[in-house]
Amino acid sequence: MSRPHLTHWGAFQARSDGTRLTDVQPFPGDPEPNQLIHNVASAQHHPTRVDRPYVRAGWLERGPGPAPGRGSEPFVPLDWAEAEELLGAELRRVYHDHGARKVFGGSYGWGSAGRFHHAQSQVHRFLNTLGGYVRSFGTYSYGTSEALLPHILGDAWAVIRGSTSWEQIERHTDLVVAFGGISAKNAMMSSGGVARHRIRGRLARARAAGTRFVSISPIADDTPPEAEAEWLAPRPGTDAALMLALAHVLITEELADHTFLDRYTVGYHKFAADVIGQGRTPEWAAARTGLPAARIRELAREMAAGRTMISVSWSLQRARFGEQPLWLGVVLAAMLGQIGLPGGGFGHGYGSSAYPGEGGSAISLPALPQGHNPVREFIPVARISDMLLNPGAPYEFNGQRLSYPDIRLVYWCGGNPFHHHQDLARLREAFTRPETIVVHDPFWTATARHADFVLPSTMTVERDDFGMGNADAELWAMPALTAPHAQARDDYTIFSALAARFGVEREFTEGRDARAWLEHLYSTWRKDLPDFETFFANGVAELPVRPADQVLLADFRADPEASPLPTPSGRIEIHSATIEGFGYQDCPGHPVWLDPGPEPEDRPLYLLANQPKSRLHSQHDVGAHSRATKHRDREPLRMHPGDAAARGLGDGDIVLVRGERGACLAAVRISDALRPGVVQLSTGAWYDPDPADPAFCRHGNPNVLFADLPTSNLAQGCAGAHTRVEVTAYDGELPPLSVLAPPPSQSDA
Ligand SMILES: Nc1nc2c(c(=O)[nH]1)N[C@H]1C(S)=C(S)[C@@H](COP(=O)(O)OP(=O)(O)OC[C@H]3O[C@@H](n4cnc5c(=O)[nH]c(N)nc54)[C@H](O)[C@@H]3O)O[C@H]1N2
Ligand SMILES: Nc1nc2c(c(=O)[nH]1)N[C@H]1C(S)=C(S)[C@@H](COP(=O)(O)OP(=O)(O)OC[C@H]3O[C@@H](n4cnc5c(=O)[nH]c(N)nc54)[C@H](O)[C@@H]3O)O[C@H]1N2
Ligand SMILES: [Mo]
Repeated sequence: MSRPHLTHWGAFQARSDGTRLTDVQPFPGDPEPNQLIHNVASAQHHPTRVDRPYVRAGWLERGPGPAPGRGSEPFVPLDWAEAEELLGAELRRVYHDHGARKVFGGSYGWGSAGRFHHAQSQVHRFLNTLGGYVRSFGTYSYGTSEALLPHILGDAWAVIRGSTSWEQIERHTDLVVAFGGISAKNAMMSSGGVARHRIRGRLARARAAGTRFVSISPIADDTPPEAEAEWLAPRPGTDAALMLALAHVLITEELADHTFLDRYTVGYHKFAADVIGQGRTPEWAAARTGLPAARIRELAREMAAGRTMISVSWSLQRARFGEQPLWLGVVLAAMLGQIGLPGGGFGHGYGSSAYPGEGGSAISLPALPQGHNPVREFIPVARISDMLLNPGAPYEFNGQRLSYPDIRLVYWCGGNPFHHHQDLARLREAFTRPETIVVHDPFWTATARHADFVLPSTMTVERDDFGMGNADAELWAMPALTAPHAQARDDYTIFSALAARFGVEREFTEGRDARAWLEHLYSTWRKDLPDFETFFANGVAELPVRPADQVLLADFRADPEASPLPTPSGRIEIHSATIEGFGYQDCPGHPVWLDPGPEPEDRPLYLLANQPKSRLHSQHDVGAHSRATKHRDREPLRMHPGDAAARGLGDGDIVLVRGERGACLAAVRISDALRPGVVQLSTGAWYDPDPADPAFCRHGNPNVLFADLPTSNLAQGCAGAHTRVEVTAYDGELPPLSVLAPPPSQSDA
């Protein structure tokens, strides 16, 4: 019998022989099915699944402590009872001797779809039961928005979740100016799941209704053909210059809407005086962006001539000084006076994920109660290496002077920092510092390989759960389709046993097993749905729909006194006295152009490390669909024919990519979809460090290339969108990858 399943990248149906998935088919209701579903079955029993618990040999011999051998020492297999006893004792030691303020449980990462087995919820509830943990604030996705938007528009999530709907755009918008494009591959994803992919249809319908699209991105296919977009390809990191020039034209040609600016914003005059005073003309911007001044000038006029949506992708804020283009997107929309009008104004994240602009469900799903965390300390999520390397060191964050906690134990469940963080050699150094590192993952990820305890979790197809993404209005049953791989266990089961060793089993489990929790969460949530067994047998439960017709900030526009924004002034802050008061050079009181510094002459190319088309982050990189995109086992690097010719490179050549920090191998793919001078190496190839040099990845993980720099002191956000590199032919012998097999282990002693 074929049964349904939900992942972050799509819903599918599959049969199973009890161990393996067979006949995987996209959910028939999905208008734009996604090939990524084929990574699941092919990854499930890959040799890199963790088959049983392991402990690092050096930890077993010498006990907890800083360990330069993490990531290179062999592992010792354990059975579950041994693992529980060793780790249970270690958790008791750390909480008893050091306390919860020495435990880092931020554990950032996407884990899997499914509400109950949501890895973050599990690990946070578990650590709270033990006494708490140091957490992390914000995301790698839009962490800079999460710090900045509250100052200028109010809550970031309200802005993203409340994006003006695609239906409003189709009906009302003349022009969408999409900074960072509207990516069809990225809109394939939604955290928590997505049943219906719709972006291409949305774009096609808006286009048919007369909406014009301008895609401002160094890559042509960042906006799919359905939009028939005009392609303007600036140099990466120069959008702020372009936006300031657009503002310059709106000011000098008297196209700014002063009625709107007076009523709904503060600080416009300071900003405008600066734009004029600094001479931010289209000619000035042309020199930075590489776009023609005449086209910039004309674009500003077109924006003022009709209903215009300014769309800023999340990628723009994931860069050094990423606050500036984000803020300027809001300022431009305010200058056009269309914020709060149907189809006009500002949008953040169209095409960055499936749900911005979609309706979804009117109610949220039940969640596993998290308990209470008494620990106040936190870090901005992307400061992980800084924290581990510099305990006690002071730093700035969003107007606060903080200092890094002194972490003895790191617990990671459902994330892969050796995928998501920048400067992996530095992260590897940081990972030598704690006394103990624990990782749960289904796979031997690079993070698992750098841990002391590695505990094998199940994949979603191996356990019962239910789930729903933000773009949908139906709850999906996610019945186990197969038995667990080898000795893998659910995170919940693992935590329950560890809680018992800690003497807090009752607090953690409340006497329920996983199935009982599912029933409990479901049945205490809504009374108007079929009972749990019926729902699970049906496979789906329809939920109240949140209509897809919202207009961002319509209430505020209708009455700014009755519905002020949750900003200090209650209005849109074009100039923020609060931010000015922080005194940050790298994020002043209103948005400006911050010079990126001198051209690195030995690294003339821009490298875009964007989201991978063939997988979600690092997940299932060993899956068939992801592997099929590789060439000679290396991650593809797209390059313009002119740049390739200048370097004597051809399609399929293996190249050495040299960055600000490290280097990696990759396989050239020639493509004229790139702006000349820009190459693209997506994230997600499993980090495969040369044994002699952790800054050299043999596989093609771009995060070895980046320096570990924040966006600014304001957000301390991830700045991994782009960096500078040189690419040359690789003449050495091609080293085999080590990440396609499990790490070395010592047989049972
Ligand atoms: N240079 C650069 N770096 C980037 C980005 C970029 O644009 N450029 N993008 C950033 C962004 S936006 C993000 S969100 C991050 C993503 O970073 P992560 O979210 O850390 O990446 P994933 O590969 O999704 O890691 C999730 C891990 O959870 C595991 N997992 C899945 N299900 C379960 C489960 O049930 N239990 C347990 N214990 N584990 C499970 C998976 O096997 C995987 O190893 O990367 C960031 N890094
Ligand atoms: N297939 C797939 N989809 C995904 C994910 C995945 O791993 N795989 N991850 C999901 C997650 S967690 C997130 S947060 C979102 C991220 O969504 P985004 O942050 O929007 O995605 P990116 O792919 O990093 O960037 C989109 C495009 O922005 C362009 N860009 C980069 N820098 C600049 C710049 O300086 N200026 C301009 N104008 N354009 C620039 C790049 O060409 C890039 O292709 O994607 C989600 N969707
Ligand atoms: Mo993300």
